[in-house]
Amino acid sequence: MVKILHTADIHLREYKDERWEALEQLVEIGKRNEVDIFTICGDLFDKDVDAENLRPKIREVFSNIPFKVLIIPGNHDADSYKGGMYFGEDVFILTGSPFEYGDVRIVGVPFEPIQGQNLLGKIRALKETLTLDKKNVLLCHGELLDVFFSRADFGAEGEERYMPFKLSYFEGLNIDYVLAGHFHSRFDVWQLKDGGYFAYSGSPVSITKRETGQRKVNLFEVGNSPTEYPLDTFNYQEITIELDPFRDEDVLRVVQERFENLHPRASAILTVKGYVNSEKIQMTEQDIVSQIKGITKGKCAEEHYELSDISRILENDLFKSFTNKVKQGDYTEEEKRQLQDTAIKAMMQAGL
Ligand SMILES: [Mn+2]
Repeated sequence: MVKILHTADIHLREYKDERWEALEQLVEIGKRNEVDIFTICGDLFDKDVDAENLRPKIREVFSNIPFKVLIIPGNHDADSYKGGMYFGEDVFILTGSPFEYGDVRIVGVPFEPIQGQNLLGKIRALKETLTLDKKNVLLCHGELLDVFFSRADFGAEGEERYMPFKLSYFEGLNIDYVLAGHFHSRFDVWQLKDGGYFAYSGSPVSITKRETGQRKVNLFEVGNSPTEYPLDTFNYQEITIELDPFRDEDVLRVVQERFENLHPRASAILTVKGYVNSEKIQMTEQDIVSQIKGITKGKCAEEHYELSDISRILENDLFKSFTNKVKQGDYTEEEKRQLQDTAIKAMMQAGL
């Protein structure tokens, strides 16, 4: 069984930063899981100049490894491999002939600024190469048009389309796996109509704040379906806490619990919203914010405090009689909550 570890964009730019550590972690995972092949499907480097500077160090990471590393150029590092650059004896840049390993054939489709008929023609032309005598794996770097993605899912890339392909481009070619890069957001897999899979691994480390949640790679045995493998790499995590003064809860406890569950390598994007009753909890808005900051210190990339103290409104006779009516009315809990919420907003707007 041939075991493959597949990752999308890492965007390396500095030695020993969190992206570099992610690469080192992937090499360790490859060793531990005894993979045969590690595929990097484009944008290993953030820029060509980064490839130039980091190449000697990359050689170190990829030396004395028990597997082969196959790399294709992406839109960020399309020129990084030109001129026979040497990345190590087990590292192969797949821009030309296929790489054969046992009964598996791996073909790279390096990034090029082409689309539509040109791209389709390029992929259909692989028919000659992708014969049935072996399992065929394609490495690609680009956008899958079948699924709606926001531009942000690919990292901030502007309005341009990058090698936009459809699942149908790969059908009828004896392809068992398309392993793709360029899509940063998350691990995701689609089935090709005539068998075979199309897999994005998502970036193995958060590159921008839009890539939230624990990062993953794809680790699978040829013959089985692509499988996500969670990583302990740096990532951004959104934490939204909605405070409800009608629920009997300890605001600081709620924050504490959410942060105790934060992944150790995660940096939080925290939003605290909703309402508090400062009279009841004996803390002003300012007290609450400063105490929350005490709990979350050093763990946040961004903090947004959108909470409001509504103790004044809660004491208002008009509001009291309104909520009493709601309580007696024939509403579900959810409807009661919504009515109360609407009343609070109305009273805040009216300055009552
Ligand atoms: Mn990228």
